[in-house]
Amino acid sequence: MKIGMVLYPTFGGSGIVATELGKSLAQKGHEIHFITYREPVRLGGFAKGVFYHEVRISDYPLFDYSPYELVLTSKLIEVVEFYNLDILHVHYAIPHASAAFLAQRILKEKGINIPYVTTLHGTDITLVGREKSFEPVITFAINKSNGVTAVSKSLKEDTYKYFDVEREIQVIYNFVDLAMADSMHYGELKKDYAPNGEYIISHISNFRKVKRIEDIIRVFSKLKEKIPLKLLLVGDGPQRFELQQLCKRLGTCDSVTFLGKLENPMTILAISDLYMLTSNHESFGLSALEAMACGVPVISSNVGGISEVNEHGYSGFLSDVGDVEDMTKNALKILESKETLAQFKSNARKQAEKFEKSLIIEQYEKLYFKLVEEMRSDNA
Ligand code: GMT
Repeated sequence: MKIGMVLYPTFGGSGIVATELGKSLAQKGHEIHFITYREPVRLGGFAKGVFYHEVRISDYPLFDYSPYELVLTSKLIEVVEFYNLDILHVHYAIPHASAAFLAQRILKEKGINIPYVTTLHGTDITLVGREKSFEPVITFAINKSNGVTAVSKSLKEDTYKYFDVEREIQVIYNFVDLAMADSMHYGELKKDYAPNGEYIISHISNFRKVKRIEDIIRVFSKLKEKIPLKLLLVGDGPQRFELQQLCKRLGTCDSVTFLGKLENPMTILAISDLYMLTSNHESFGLSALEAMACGVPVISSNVGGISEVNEHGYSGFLSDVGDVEDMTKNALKILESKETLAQFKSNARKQAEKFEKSLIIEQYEKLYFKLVEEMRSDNA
């Protein structure tokens, strides 16, 4: 099958899921056309069946705001026509779903019928999407998609709650590459960050307010009074400066390392003993799943889809948002003895196996075939 994959090429979870999905589908023999404004960070070079089409916007003095959605729409039309694509899969509702809708209608005028699937990832529904000015367009583009998927049951419910959407939404969970997790050989890296055998706690994100990284730093400083520990923070974003200041105030700077953006953060997960994700909203929590795949238990908040990923008392613990005391207590439970930690590590890995890549990819493939077939019979 020839599939157009539309995504944000950055470090965000939606772009990572779309890139890994496309790469895996190409390995299975499909032809994948990534369509976006920059080479996706996780693409990692080219392989058989993988194409990248750049959406380029030229500056024009009349435009205060460049019309990305229209340029993307034109690119979709061009790629569908030239490569004879069978289906478009757009990740993130804004503006990808509406661009796909417009491209579909223009192509129909040219006698080309192509279905599109929209995958909702979270912030497109719970944060950006709830912005009033976007609402009518998102509702429309979701309702008009040939297939709609959400990455958790919680996100599916949120979509029904916040938008006037009645159509079916299929939950297809995000996935993890267990083989990649297994291939992480970290050698001396653990010793570099924890030279005296300290436990390592880690977190990966885009350092936005929604992540509540300050809670992680507070939990860490409480834990540190009892256990030798190091904290590794991967990523960058608007909160970084404030977080560095918080470490200073709490006197933990020498045990906290801000690593910045890393192309393959799994190397850090592989040397971690505990992962923390304390967001005040999270539709899935891909980084927590990647941590679990590396055998790292998770201390998290209990919002959104996180509870579908992290099982309380098994792969880690969940607490109310901002409940630093409870998170600290739970982390201590896991780290109290080597035996308990080993048990949680093994449980975390078993939990991650439920989200193994091949199980999830099959669900997308099945959906593509169904939608292409439906479109063919509608137009027969
Ligand atoms: O978490 C972010 O801020 C990035 C965002 C994105 O759109 O890339 O992540 C969302 O999609 C991920 C992949 O499906 C999910 O794992 C994240 O939970 C979700 N983020 C939120 O809901 C805040």
